[in-house]
Amino acid sequence: MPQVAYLSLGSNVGDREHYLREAIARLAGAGTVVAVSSLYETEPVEFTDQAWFLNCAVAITTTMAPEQLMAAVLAIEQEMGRRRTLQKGPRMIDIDIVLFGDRVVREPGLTVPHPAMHQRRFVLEPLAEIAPEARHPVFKRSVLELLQALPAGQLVRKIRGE
Ligand code: PH2
Ligand code: MG
Ligand code: MG
Repeated sequence: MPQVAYLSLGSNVGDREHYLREAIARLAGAGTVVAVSSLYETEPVEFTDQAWFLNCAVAITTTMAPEQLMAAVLAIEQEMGRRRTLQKGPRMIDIDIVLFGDRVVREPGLTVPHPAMHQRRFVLEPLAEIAPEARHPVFKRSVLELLQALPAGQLVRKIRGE
């Protein structure tokens, strides 16, 4: 049975929009892209001494297992030329699995739901645009509820609708 997975995409180096669009096109090899949010200009969080990001959320349906989807996502990042340097630092493309149906995965290379999703406005705001009712299987809260529970701060601006 195909599952719906929600991904968070981000870029803060070079032609950010081009990299997001390229990644979305390549995700068609991992499943069917069923929704893409607007693009959002977002203030960097956690590692704050870096350029602002462009972030968006994507929904895909896939018959892959979470581990297979993770491998596909890492391959896309690599094929697009991402080289991992600084953790949480500047990147041309980052593709994170945020939710995978109601699956809970805790493995060395993969944690689903994404362990920081509920703290990140740059994840929740785009995701709430395409899937406000999607549920966090551990916290038992919808994406919209998680977004509304965020403390103020973390600037996020929608720049363009799809
Ligand atoms: N990604 C990070 C760390 N900080 N900040 C924003 N605004 N957007 C991101 O995608 C982002 C971040 C680590 O992956
Ligand atoms: Mg990330
Ligand atoms: Mg990542």
